[in-house]
Amino acid sequence: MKINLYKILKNKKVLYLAYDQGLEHGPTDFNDKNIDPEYIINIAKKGKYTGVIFQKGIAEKYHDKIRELEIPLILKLNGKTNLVKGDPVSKQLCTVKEAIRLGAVAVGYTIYIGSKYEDEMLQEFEEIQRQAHEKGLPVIAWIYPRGKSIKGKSKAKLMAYASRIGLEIGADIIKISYNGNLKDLKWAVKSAGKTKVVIAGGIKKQEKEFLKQVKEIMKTGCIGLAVGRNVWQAKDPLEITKKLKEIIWKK
Ligand code: FBP
Repeated sequence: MKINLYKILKNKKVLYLAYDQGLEHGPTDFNDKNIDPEYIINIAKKGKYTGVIFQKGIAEKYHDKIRELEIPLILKLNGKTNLVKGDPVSKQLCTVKEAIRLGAVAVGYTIYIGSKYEDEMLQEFEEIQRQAHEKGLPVIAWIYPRGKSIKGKSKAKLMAYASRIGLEIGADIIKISYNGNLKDLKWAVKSAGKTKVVIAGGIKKQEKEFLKQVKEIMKTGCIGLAVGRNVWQAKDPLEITKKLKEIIWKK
């Protein structure tokens, strides 16, 4: 089965707008504007994002708008709150079938490697990956080292391990967090082989610092970003979008 990756790529690069923080962190990340999913949908449309990432609830409630604006929808299939302490586990909340019904062109799933529950997430991912690939849908794996067992371990090694796991489990794209070291990220990208690598935005930074980091990231073979807070918490999200696109699609 051919995987329709082209639907979420533009000239082999990507810029995805992530908006699943309402579940992961609660509305503490939001203000009066960006608490409204329509605000995000408009940024995705006007900024011509190569994909917007929602959980099932937003995809259902704002379905008409997402469809009408023809925004490539990446549906996040698992999630968790930040209320439970200890090793994290993120379980499936939506099926591949439902994602397709909602018009998703790709699905996403988070795996916390190092957590004592990683086997449960790896197992769920396997099923999702198989079902999505049967329908030609690409699968994006958020792979984050977390939990007690990773304490004291090298961030560089964990980043490369996360990347390699993405390749081994059949992710088409992996989303990882950058440790801030160019050489380490290059090795992580190499470790991912034919699996493509995108970087998460993280908490809101000064624009200058963030753009500098993105410039660095794009030198390593990464294909782009899946960013949330650094865009929709910005004063002018479309202005920073423009700058990000200039860096990502620079000739
Ligand atoms: P940001 O660019 O806002 O960091 O979004 C990326 C992301 O992976 C989201 O998809 C997710 O909600 C969030 O980060 C998870 O953050 P964390 O688990 O680090 O608190």
